[in-house]
Amino acid sequence: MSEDLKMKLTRRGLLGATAGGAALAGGLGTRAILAGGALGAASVAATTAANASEAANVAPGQLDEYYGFWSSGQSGEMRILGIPSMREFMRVPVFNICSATGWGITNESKKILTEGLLPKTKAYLAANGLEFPRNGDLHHVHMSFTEGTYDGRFLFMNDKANTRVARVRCDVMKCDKITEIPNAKGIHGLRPQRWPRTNYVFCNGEDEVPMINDGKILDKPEEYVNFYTALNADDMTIAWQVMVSGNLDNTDADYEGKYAFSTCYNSEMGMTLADMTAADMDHVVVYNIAEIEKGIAEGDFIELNGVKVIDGRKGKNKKYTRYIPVPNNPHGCNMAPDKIHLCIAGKLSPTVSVIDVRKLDAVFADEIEPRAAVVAEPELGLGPLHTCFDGTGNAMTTLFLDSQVVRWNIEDAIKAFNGENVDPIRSKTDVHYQPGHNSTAMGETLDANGKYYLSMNKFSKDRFLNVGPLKPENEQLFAIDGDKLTLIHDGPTFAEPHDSILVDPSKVNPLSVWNRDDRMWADTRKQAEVDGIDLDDYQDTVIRDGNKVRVYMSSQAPNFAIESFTVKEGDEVTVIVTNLDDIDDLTHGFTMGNHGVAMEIGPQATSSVTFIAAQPGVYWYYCQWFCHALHMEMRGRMFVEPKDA
Ligand code: RUQ
Ligand code: CUA
Ligand code: CA
Repeated sequence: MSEDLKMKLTRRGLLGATAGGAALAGGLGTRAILAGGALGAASVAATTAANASEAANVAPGQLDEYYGFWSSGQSGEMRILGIPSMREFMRVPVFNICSATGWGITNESKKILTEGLLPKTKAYLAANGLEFPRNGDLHHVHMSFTEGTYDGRFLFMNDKANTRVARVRCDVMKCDKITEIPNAKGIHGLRPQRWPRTNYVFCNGEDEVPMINDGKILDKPEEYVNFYTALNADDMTIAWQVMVSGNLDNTDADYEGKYAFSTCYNSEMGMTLADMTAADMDHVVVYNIAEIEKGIAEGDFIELNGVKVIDGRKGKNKKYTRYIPVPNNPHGCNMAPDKIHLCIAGKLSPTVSVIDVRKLDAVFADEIEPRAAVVAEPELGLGPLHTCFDGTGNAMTTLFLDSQVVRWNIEDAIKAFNGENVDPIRSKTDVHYQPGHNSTAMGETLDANGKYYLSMNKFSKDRFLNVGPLKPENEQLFAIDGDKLTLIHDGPTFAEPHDSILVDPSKVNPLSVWNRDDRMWADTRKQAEVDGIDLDDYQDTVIRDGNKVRVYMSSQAPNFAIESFTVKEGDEVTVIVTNLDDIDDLTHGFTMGNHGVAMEIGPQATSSVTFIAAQPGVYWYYCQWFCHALHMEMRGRMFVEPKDA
């Protein structure tokens, strides 16, 4: 094969429509396509990054128009970017361990990482020398709502790997709560209630397990169930769960507070790929929130691991749930800001099913069949995964297999469904390559607008200099101009952002300096009171309490209040640092050499870390956040004496 041909074979033309038929027929098309199996089309797309316009160029010193809150998939953190520059501002550790901030190392973060774990998990981890799971798989980040738009209080996110949900405080952009969800397995889809405010965070359990998963039932899929969970957003406790038939993939909620929805790709309850793709139709589960709350209040639940569980399985209690048939293996579940239309992406089907949520009352009243709530099902292209909206009555759906975004009109799709001769498709635009999620500015709120379109692409292939077998993903930002999308940014990103929201800065007002009475270090403050230390004042005191040593030191650039302290080998040492600097962007750090210990201490913050003093000797500690011209000199010594000296 000539070099030129080889080059062409890796390009998007060959990833396109030609292989789609195989994908639809077999359900295994993605593999075939990605393996380069389809060699039909020879065209190399004209689209290149070279036509990126000035539009994404935010001049040095200028601020972006929108915040982007990003998931990071298996990296386990949340990220904050600027739109349209796509500059990455911050990584907020959540389910991962972070060397820069000390997340997973400090006492404050360990408390958050451990307190919401189930007793069974804690016991398992402890038996294996762990305090909390080391990894996380963060797919979906969504902000709390008040009356259908973001309110800037919290961001919620899932961990598919360890069945957890976390909350990030928007005032300081730090995680403050992590809850492990009982009964369910593999929290995937997650969405906050939109109306009247986010009282609940809805969470899909993706993986089927026996109702009581204690080893007595193993390979008996007919006895497996799935759980839909409503978390109380204000305290991150479990409000209730609904047991459902089939598995759960993505979820969304309406704009009235009446219904929530989940897609299900495994209505078959299959355990193999062939089984899971066997049926022509899967379904969307509709949850009737008021009926579920009533059922809970009236005691119509079973208690499973301390959670009130409503039985919403197919054919059980039809007042709680309804199952709307949609073509096979649907994925995305996106509520349009017109408050009416819910868009279900077909994945293996080239269609998007549009559900009119106004018809759901009639479905629950048995006046119409569930399927009658589907008011359009336009055929859009191959591998539709997610849909977003720009407030113009149009929708934009990612086509994974076609490597395109299709822009289409919802009303025209309804007309076509009713037999009128109209084409709902407005435009198709190439992306590079294999898009999953997409987003628009404020697109999942009543303030949706049509300025930017973001495509989160799973593959970058030949788009960047080769960095080895593991390639970055690729994200592309487009300016929306009517039905035309113009590429304005094309850039790599590390594993594996799934989803993002683009938020108007008027909704988000983080602090620049911590409040001294923040609850993050409330436990440390209590201990300091017992020790007679004023945490708000200059501190340079070492307290010995048996083999426990507490070192209270304030920091002020470029000094630690304590330049040396002495402990004994094997002592349990807690170092408490309070950053007395009261200025923007003056963060100190504390790293204890050769002890695996490091942390960030933001302006006016207190952080603490506990470790066991190593073998006798001299150990240096230092500030690891560059804070001053004499930052290198901001260090001190820990003397470790032999145990019985
Ligand atoms: S999913 S690429 Cu985990 Cu949001 Cu659809
Ligand atoms: Cu303090 Cu560097
Ligand atoms: Ca299926």
